Amino acid sequence: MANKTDKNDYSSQQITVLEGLEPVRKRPGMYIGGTGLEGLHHLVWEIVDNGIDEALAGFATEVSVILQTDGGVRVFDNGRGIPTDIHPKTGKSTVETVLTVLHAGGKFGGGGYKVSGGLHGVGVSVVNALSSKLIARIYRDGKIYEQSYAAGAPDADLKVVGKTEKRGTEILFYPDATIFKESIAFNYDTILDRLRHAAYLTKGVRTTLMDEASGRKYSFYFEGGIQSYVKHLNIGKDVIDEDIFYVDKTVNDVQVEISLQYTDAFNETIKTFANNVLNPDGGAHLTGFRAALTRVINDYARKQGLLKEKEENLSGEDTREGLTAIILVKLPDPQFEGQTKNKLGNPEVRGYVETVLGEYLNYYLEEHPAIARKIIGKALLAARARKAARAARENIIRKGLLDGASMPGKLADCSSKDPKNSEIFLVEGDSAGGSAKSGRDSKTQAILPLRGKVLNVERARLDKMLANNEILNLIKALGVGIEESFDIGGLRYDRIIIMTDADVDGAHISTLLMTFFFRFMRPVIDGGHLYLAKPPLFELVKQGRKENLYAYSDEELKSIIDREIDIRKTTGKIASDSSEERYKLAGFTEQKRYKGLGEMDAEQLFDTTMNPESRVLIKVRIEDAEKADAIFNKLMGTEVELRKSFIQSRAKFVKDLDI
Ligand code: 0RA
Repeated sequence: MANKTDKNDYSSQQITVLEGLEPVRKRPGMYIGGTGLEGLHHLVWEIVDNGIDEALAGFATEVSVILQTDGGVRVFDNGRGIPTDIHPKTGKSTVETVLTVLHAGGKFGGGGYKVSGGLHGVGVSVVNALSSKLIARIYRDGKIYEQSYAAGAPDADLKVVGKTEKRGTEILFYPDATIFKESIAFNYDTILDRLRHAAYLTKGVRTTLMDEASGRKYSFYFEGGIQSYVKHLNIGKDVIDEDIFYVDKTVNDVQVEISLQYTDAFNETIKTFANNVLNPDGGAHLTGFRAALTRVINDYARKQGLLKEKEENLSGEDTREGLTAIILVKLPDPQFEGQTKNKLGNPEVRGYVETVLGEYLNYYLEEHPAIARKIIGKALLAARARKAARAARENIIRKGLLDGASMPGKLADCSSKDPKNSEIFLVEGDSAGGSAKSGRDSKTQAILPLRGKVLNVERARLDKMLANNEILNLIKALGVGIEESFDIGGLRYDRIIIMTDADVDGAHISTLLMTFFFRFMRPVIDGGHLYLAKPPLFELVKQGRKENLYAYSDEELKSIIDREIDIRKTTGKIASDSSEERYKLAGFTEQKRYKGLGEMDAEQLFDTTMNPESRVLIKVRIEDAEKADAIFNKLMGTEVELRKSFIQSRAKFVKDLDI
């Protein structure tokens, strides 16, 4: 704000205020990252985070979001309510100031610090600037105050519109379609995820989402906070003990909250947050956490004689195998580092986290000797397995088993040596592999038949995996190496296409292969190289017609038959809707359901499933690593029932498969 502005001069004041938001409308990307879907949702996060701040400061217990049928988003929190008095610097109500002055959104003078927003807290005024219409309603001191805005400019002053017993802030906004040109439709699941997160990270707050159009409503409340979060992340995994470690301590104004639990999985899941913002690249808190964990576990193992004098220390990696942990720090002045600002700087935080975890994890182990023994047993096993894996890898490299020079015998390679024009089909079974080999376009299409069920890599360590011929053949054919020697640059095919039967077994094999890529070759999926072939489910035979018709789903089968019935203009009443009568009515002589790829001859297989001109491919994407992780745990973990029900529900084909 310009200091010289006369507080009493309404018009000059207004101009200043308008100037305040002009840059936001000119360059929205600078404030919300972009004007696509992510930027659009940023508007919701901004308001929700303000409500969560009120909860963190101890004033609110509830934050709710309503997606209205008219396209508006209504966010309510039962916090203090934005102050309605005249703001000394602007001469306007604080409500109007917060909503029209850039960076005035902080709790000025309140003594508290803005927590949940952290990096992203650009201020409520940004939401106002990017909304065609916004209505602020404040419930405070027994009164309801209201003010409306258009494109960030107030329609009139804040005024009292009624009485109330309630307290809080309600913001209803309509994103500006001239700014969010791509779309102004919000995604229910994206918002739900965010609200679930917020509830986990803020003990005692209830978050609610309601979608008026569909009537869906969901509410989150986790008494255990991040302890509940750890429990949620470990659903479907075998935990080494039900008990979940938890500590909440404040050191020099920095609150450190840690929760952890071990599972018998091989991977680690550690999520770090500063002021409720996820730090995907970790930072000072993660470094402190790791240091303390390694030290405490080694010290305890030595003291208990579980680690002999001449044995070397457990490595950090060994102590983290199967670990699920949430680390949440809250601090007055978070500094973020790195290109994407995804990493917490603040060097002092490292020591605070190390001290807190060091002290309390040590207590915990002393008090829970049975759990401690299991944790150390697991780490010792990890250390041994790591050594075995290294030996296996060295052995394989020494024997040249992964060298590009020697391609597996079962691979029918394509003649093109340019990866851009090459694709490889991973085919279930030798017989379908045979058909694929004779039907393919040998210039650009390579075939690798895989026998039976590929090893379940989710439950196998690298040493076992490398002893599996199917996996070795696959690694060799792709040309990318594995683990430390992995290099996506060596990929010999632009498209890797998994081709399995359209039945439950086929779905299982696809899943095993996808798990392999997910766990060991993630860049292949990230680079968009992994696909699922989609063979037809039905063939429809017509007398006198050379080419038969194929249907790739039950819906398509129905629509083809409906269409044929229509074309034939059958006037007679359809007495029955049995599928047998219907396909005959449509003029087909035979309807055949394919159970496996092997039922098609080479030409049919090419025409229906492999021909780039006519086939349907499903690109495998990782939309959300956390969800993918959970799904793989369900699918590949030891919880057989979870796995069965999931595979069966997905065995029917879906258009876009997100793993
Ligand atoms: C400025 C000062 C105070 C609270 C708020 C703003 C505030 C903003 C938002 C936005 C959404 N919900 C909100 N709740 C509060 C401090 C209030 C006081 O000291 O009474």
